[in-house]
Amino acid sequence: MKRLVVVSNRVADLRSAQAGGLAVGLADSLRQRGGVWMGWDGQTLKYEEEPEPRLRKVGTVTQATIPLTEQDYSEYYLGFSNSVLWPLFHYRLDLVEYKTTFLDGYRRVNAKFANALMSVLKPDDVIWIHDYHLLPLASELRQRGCKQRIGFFLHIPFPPPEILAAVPRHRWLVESLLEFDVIGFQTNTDLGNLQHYVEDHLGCRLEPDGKIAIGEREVIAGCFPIGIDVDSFVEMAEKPSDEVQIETQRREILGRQQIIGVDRLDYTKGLPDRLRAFARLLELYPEMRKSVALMQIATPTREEVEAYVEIRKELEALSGAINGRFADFNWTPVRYIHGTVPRDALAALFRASQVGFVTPLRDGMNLVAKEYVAAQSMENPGVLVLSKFAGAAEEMHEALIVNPYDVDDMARNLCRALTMPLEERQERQRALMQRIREHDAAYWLNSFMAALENGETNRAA
Ligand code: ADQ
Repeated sequence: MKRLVVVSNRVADLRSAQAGGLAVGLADSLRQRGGVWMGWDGQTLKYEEEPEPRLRKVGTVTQATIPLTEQDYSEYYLGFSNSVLWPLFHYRLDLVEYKTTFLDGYRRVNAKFANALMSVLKPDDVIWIHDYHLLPLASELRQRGCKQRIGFFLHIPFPPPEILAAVPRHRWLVESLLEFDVIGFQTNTDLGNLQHYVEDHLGCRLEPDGKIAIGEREVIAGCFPIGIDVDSFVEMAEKPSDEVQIETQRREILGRQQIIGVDRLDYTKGLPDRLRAFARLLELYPEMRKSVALMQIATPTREEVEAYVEIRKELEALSGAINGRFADFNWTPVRYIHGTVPRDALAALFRASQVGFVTPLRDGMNLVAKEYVAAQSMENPGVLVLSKFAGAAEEMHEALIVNPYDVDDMARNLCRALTMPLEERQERQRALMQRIREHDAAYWLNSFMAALENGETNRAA
């Protein structure tokens, strides 16, 4: 078996029990085959000459990391990656902030990654590169003579050509992308968007098996929906801590239901309209007052980017306003937690919540939707209310699918979820559980690796 080299912006902590399905799945595969995980070490240093990658062995896996400069961090990470590509790939042209230096920084850091990687590669390696920070990395590697097979997986959506065309140098970006041997997307919608772009803008031909013909080469572009390690999540959900148990029993005694939302605090996750939808539920159905509460857990991220400061302020104001309007001396309608909760506590909280409320305005997949389903008990399952614009909605048809821009639609579906008969909840749960088991973390990893190593095209989802 060939050695696997994984590259992503940051290297996951391979020893951390907190790491999510993706990191754990990749780390397991790396451990089994032996491999390298390369990325930025999270530090910003001053240097003139590029430092050699720092190598650290963790079992059979070598972590290879490089530092960036302040300028790299600001232009490549905060700039092109998170102020241009992130909003634009999530269809938010209004939030794009572009400067020419951002693109320079993006290219410079991809070149640094390529230099560092060339120094650790062996001829027989297979390389798997992750996400929007590193779209031109295969092209940089090819320019340095790299002949190994290189795959790419995009964790976020791929926008339609009309939106993509708003990125400066979009043609260069897609041409660079086509230097990969395999390009993986979360959904068929994303795959279709790339196919339209390459046919319309680059004059490429699509083969009947879905491969993209470009000159003499053929590139595999496929749909590989990411999944979770279902059993490990089930196990965590079944062992609630004393704190979660006490809190759940208190709610049961009071006859109160809980709606839960868990997200990174990001403007793509639809949080303000989610809170408004909850307020609308209390308005439309006054009988729900005092019998239901919303727990929203939001982990802060990218706080140096202005749009993230704004969303935080908006949410704090909104949750305060809803509580100000509806709260009673013994009932707080919204519990807004600005922070991160350990994974085992999260699993138990999902199980103790009657509704999982997942309403991104646009999302590559959304693993929270799958985790919520995995955490439910078959005897008394909760209901998933899911945005039609989450990649997960392409598979999870048995959730209550909502329009995250339509506050009334969300409120009505919340009411339907909270009053759904047991039999219907069980039927939906059974079907959803089957889906998340079918497309779990192992399936994602194995199907992508099969395409990368054997050239098998994937027709999933
Ligand atoms: P994210 O945008 O980070 O990932 P998501 O898929 O929901 O979104 O994954 C988040 C992970 O972090 C989940 O495992 C979740 O449990 C955890 N998490 C989120 N908020 C948390 C909190 N407050 N406390 C504790 N844990 C929290 C990107 C794309 C997604 C895609 C994934 C994987 O944006 O669309 O599904 O990559 O490909």
